[in-house]
This record gives sequence, C-alpha cells and structure tokens, in this order.
Amino acid sequence: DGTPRAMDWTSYHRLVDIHGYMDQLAEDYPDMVTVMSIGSSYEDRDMKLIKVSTGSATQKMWIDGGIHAREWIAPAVVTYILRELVENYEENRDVVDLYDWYLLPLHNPDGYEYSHTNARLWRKTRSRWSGSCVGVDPNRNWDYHWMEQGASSDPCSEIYAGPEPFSEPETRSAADFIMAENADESFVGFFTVHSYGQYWLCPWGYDYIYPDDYDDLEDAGMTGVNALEDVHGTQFTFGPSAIVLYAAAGGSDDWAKGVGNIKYSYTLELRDTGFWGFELPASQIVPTGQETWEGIKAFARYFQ
Ligand code: ING
Ligand code: ZN
Repeated sequence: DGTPRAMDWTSYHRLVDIHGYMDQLAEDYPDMVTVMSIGSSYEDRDMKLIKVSTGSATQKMWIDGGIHAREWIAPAVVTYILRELVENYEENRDVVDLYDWYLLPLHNPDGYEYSHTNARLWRKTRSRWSGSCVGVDPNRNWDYHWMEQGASSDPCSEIYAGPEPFSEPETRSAADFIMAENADESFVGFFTVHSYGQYWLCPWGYDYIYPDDYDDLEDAGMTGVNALEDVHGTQFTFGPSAIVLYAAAGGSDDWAKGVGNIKYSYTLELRDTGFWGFELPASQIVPTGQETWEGIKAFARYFQ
C-alpha cells in the first residue's frame, strides 16, 4: 500500500494517507467531524466519506473527487477543501456553518491505487465483467439516460458504461447514500471534481440541451467561476457539458440533478488545459486548491 506518510499538499498521496487523514480529523475534531464508510469497492476497499457539521445548518453540500483514477489533482483538492473546512474553521466559519458538508475524496479507490502501482493513466474502476478487459467508466454508469450518447458497450473502451446502470459498487453506494440523505431535499449543491480542462460544467451531459432552470445554474455557477479566476487568473469555461465539452450519458452530475433532485449539480474540470494534463505537477496542488476553494465558497455564499 506504499509506506504511510503524513498528509500534506506538496505531493500526491496514496489511499492509506488520505483515509488516515480523514480518521485523524475525526479523532481530533469529534464535535465537528464524522467519518463513515458508505460501501465497499469491487476490490473491497472502503468508500470513506467525511461529514463536517458545526450543528447549525439545515442544508447540505456534496463534494466528491477521484471518480476517475488518473485525475490525481481531484482527491488532492477535495482534501485541501477538507482542511480548510476543519483545520481552518475559524477563518472560514461564516461559510462552514451554512451547510453540512459531505466529502468523498476517493470515489474510485481501486482505480486510484492501480494508477499509483501499475498504470499512471488508468481511468476506470477495476471490475471484471468480461474475459477481455477490466474496468467500467464510473462516469458513464449512473442510471439516468444511461448509454444514450458518448458511452460504449465495449468492455475494452475507456468509456465502457458497464453491463447495466449501477453495475459498479462505487456508483451504486454513492447514489444510495445521496438518495437517503436527500429524502428531505436538503442538498443545495453537488460537485464532482475531475481534471482536466478548466471547465465549470452543469447538466445536461446526455444530450445537447439546456436544463429548464439553466439561468439559475449559470448565475450561481458564474459567481463561483469569477471568484476562482480572481485568485490566480485561471480561466474557466462555464456551460452544460454536452454543449461546451462533449455529450456523455451516465454521468453523476446528470443523475444528481435528474434523479437525485439536487438542483445545483456541477462537474468541475480542474487545471490545466493540456500541457501537463492528468500529470499536473504536485507544486500546483496548493494554487489549484486555493482557487477551487474560493470558487466553492463564493457559490456557497450566493444563497445567503
Ligand atoms: N471529463 C468528464 C467525463 O466523464 C463530463 C466530462 C462530465 C462529461 C460530466 C459528461 C458529464 O468524460 C473527464 N475528464 O473525465
Ligand atoms: Zn474525469
């Protein structure tokens, strides 16, 4: 599993470090932090989720990272945000107190570990549904307009949607958890963090259409984009993923809006625009974390 190392934001960390950091926060801040496993991956790793709550909020925010294994900046930034929420609470208190925060830094733990040990550019899960190839694209596996466009039924494809919707324990566990937690429609925002490209994306991904409440999603989202850009000048493009990027059905943000009933559902594509691509140098974790956190904070305050 790699020799465990203390968490920092100057290098990329293995699962054991990230999960260890989450457990450490739960121990050090028991009044504010709860860690739970929301399920197990195909290879039986925990899907560790951390809830940050100071007790006064009635609304919730969701942030996940690492659904695609090779996008290492995503879990790094989600843990950066976690540190801001918990260890830097005094400075961020106005915004932390507004919500109960649900963070899943490693959505695809098997793929993430495999990208460290065997294949740096691995994207999918590590499930075996065919004799020929391993893994399903977990961002084509959600049960909303599944397989309609931009997804493949070929198990060897990088965008293999799986044998059926929610074939992957990683996507099913997250969906079940969100459904249960959002029964009272308390989730205001859903963010799934990817790289790369510098996009703040909203539904729909399954077709070249705008949601009927697009103006609301754009208003709130552009508040985030503008705050993000103000930090280091990093330019982001806002819009529906099919229209500004490419059509792809079975993504989690479409499901979160279309089925999960979370109005403000977004996919963030972090740095860069292709020079480093998935292999973003670790020296960019801190600036990427800073700008993403400012964007999410501005979004979070938009509703007050
Ligand atoms: N990009 C996303 C992908 O899953 C995306 C883009 C998001 C498409 C949401 C459709 C819906 O292909 C990366 N980098 O994975
Ligand atoms: Zn991705």
